[in-house]
Amino acid sequence: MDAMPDTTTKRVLLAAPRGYCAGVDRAVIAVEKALELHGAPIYVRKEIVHNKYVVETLSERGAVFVDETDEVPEGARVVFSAHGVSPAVREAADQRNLLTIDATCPLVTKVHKEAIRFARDERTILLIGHTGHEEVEGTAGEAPEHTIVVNSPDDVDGLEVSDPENVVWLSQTTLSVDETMETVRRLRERFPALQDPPSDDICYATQNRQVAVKKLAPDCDLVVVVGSANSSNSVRLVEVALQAGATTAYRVDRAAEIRDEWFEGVATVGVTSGASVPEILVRDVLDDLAGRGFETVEEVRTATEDLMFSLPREIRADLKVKEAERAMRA
Ligand code: 0CN
Ligand code: SF4
Repeated sequence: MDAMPDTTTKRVLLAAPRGYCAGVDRAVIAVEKALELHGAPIYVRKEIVHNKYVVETLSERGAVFVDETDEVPEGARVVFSAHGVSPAVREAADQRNLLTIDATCPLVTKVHKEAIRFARDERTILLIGHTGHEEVEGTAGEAPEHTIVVNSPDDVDGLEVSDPENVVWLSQTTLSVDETMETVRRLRERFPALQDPPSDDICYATQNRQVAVKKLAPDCDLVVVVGSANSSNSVRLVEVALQAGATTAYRVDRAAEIRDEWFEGVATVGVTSGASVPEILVRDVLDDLAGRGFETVEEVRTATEDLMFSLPREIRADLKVKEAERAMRA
């Protein structure tokens, strides 16, 4: 007779891909380079990415995070976050003669361009996303007269659209793929003429992290997602893990938030992290788990990522100038 599988062996299933995406990497480096090139303070409108540790670390190095550009001294340098800004924010920055560095992720900019094009064609844009999230404010701000934000599938029934024959949907980049597809299904039921965006708005990183956590979740008694509370893509990973069959799933900003009571009867723990989460925070979580007897770590990889974006053009230009000055001195 075959031996029964040993369900009491403690192990960790570590999702891959997890953590930093290309847009976050670029945005964080943009602030670091701005500090190196120009010295502190460098102002940043909103959190550069939605991660407490990243914001705290950059603050210690001289970044000053503000809510709006009117808090930035006239003529100073300000970085726009990875989540993008509306044209109104750009105008407000121009009014104060601010030197702007645009760290908007190129995949967010792509959605802005779609919004601009559809508004020009006089279509109504049903923007699936969360009201109040910076990315949604930025995208909707490209065409406020033409955009209606749809927060969830349940929002669909209450929508009022002036020309139901001329509607298109777009979305925030960091949503749950499954929930968004459900929203689209409900939208199409109500508006059969609904047009699709030219390509996926939910970005590759969001999708890949959801696919990886879905793969390991059914085997997990507990899934720990590292990420901050305001990080849409991180919070979605908890929901996706639960929907995919994890017995329990929790989000933590850092290892110290892990609670003893989560581990009763737990043999397999899944670990993943959002697109704005530095790997060091995941390492700390793995150390904590090892201390609880979860020393065996198996990686569950569902994709390999090698996308990289070039730095914002303002930073590239400043780096070139610095390089030329150095060459002159040599
Ligand atoms: O956590 P993030 O900074 O942002 P959201 O998931 O809340 O959108 O991750 C980077 C995403 C972008 C843009
Ligand atoms: Fe860009 Fe996606 Fe990363 Fe957001 S999560 S910064 S859209 S790559």
